[in-house]
Amino acid sequence: MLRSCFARRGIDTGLCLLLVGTIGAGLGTPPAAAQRCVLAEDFTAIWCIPCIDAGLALDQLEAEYPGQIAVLQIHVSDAHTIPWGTARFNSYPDHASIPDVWFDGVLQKVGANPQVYWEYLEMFSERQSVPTDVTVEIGGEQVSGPTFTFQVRVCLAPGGVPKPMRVYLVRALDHYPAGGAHYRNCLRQAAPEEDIDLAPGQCQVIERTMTFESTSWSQPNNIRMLAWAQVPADSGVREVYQARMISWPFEPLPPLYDAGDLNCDGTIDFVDINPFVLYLTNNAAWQTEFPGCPPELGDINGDGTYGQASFGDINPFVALLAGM
Ligand SMILES: [Ca+2]
Ligand SMILES: [Ca+2]
Repeated sequence: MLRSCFARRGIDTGLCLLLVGTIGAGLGTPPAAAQRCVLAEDFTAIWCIPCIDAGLALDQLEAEYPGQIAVLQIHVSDAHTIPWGTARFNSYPDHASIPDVWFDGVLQKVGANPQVYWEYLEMFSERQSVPTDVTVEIGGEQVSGPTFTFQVRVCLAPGGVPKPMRVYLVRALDHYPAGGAHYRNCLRQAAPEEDIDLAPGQCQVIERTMTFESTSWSQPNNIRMLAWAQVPADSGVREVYQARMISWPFEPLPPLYDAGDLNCDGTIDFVDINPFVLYLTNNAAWQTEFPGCPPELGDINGDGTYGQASFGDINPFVALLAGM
């Protein structure tokens, strides 16, 4: 592979390899729901000088918009390259040059200079302005030593647009490789992807087990887990609907609903009384009326007994509502 770098005078854009990429079109305007976390994929290499500008600009964006941007540096053609990263690079259009940064899989910027921050900011802001009806959460639990099980929960808002999605989970190591502030969230491993199909109001949890290699495990504070839901395709411009990044220490996914929320609408109030009566008297009918609503939500006193005729939970339920 050719490894040359040069600056294109006139537009003053530093490039490695060849060519200038195109800007993909934004896709879709689903109804509003969650705040968007923008995925920024930075294809880079340690021998690429303009990639320093790209990394520094993304470093600044991440500092200024915490939780709203997930930066993933994917090394291509150097010692930190993994096959998944190379395939990912090749899956996007115009993948001839680095630095090559994709925002949410639809906006591309090839090349960088010390002012590239402003172009990144514009693309990031454009993506932030596109509403999304998808949420992504990541939970993690230690199995033993450096082996963890991660759960990615993807939900489609009630009133959202039904859509197939491909769910990704990768792990990265921040401030790696050592040697500069421009090295952020270096891709180390990608879990097998999974295609899901959600209806409005539905959630699905994808579970993957990963073992940290010694370099990552020796600096857990720098471990980053990233997940995102994207248009399911193997190549081309394809929109990321939502992304998420979490840091050490990892926590299990919080429950979607609290005990007492017997209609699973996210709040506990008097509207839950009739569902609770149905729950106690005809549990099968309750499950039919509220599909996907976990039966444990009826265990108001948390004694492990719940379901049909668990009348011991009535007084705690009344107390719960009285305390609202
Ligand atoms: Ca409720
Ligand atoms: Ca109970």
